[in-house]
Amino acid sequence: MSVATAPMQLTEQQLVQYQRDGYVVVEGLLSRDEVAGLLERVREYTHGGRDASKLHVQVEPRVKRGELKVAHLGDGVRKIDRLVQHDDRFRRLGLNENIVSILEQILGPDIQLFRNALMLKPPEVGSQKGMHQDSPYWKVEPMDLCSCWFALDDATPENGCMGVIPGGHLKGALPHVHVTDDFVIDEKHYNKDEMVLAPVKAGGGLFFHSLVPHYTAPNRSKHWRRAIALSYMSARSRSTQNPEPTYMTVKGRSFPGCVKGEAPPRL
Ligand SMILES: O=C(O)CCC(=O)C(=O)O
Repeated sequence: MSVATAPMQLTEQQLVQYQRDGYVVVEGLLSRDEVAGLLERVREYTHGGRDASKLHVQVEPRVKRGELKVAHLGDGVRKIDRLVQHDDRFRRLGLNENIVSILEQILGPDIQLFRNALMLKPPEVGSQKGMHQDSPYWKVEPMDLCSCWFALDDATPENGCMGVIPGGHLKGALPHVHVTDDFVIDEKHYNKDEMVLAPVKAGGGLFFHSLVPHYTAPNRSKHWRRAIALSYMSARSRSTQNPEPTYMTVKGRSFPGCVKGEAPPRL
């Protein structure tokens, strides 16, 4: 007989940490078996067995330009968007009760999915993602979204775990500049020495505010670093995009004049 357990919640202390520092790591959101199932799916999309032709797949820029050779193109994949909309296992992850229960504490009861992107750093190939805030990339107000960066492998300093600047979300949106292959915070506006690494074990997640400056190093190890960024917003948010997109409702109601939500498409 299985015993029903209540969904996970942040402790009072963790919630205070999220509000003060703009991030909190929560381990054990999913079981090992569930993570193994997700990793198998990732492998099918990157290395064959499952149709990825309808997915938006981004390849490492140096691989794309032919500057770096990989044995299989799957070893050069950097990003795959919208798996929560396309894949049943990832759909279950995007609506996972532990993740949603924690999001309710952070965002309130009415939640829409803003974006989801598989973030891959293949061994010795995955490049860095420069220091940036997410909200300046995103056409949503207020700039108060929350991402669960869910680790599919142990994310370590060696393979490119996340680095964050604690409390950086309290400074608002910082000026960003275009550099080769990236859009990053102007270095005058943050202190690199304040960055703290946030390792996460496979099956855990880093919950972080959309204004927290964050960075990931290149993967210099022999191990994959696979993660999925699941970004959510309150249903009271407003879109500044024209035309306005429709988002996936995770929980609760929609509100007039706010972001448009609809039930997840059937799979
Ligand atoms: O996973 C990474 O390497 C970077 C992720 C990131 O910057 C994001 O989700 O905003």
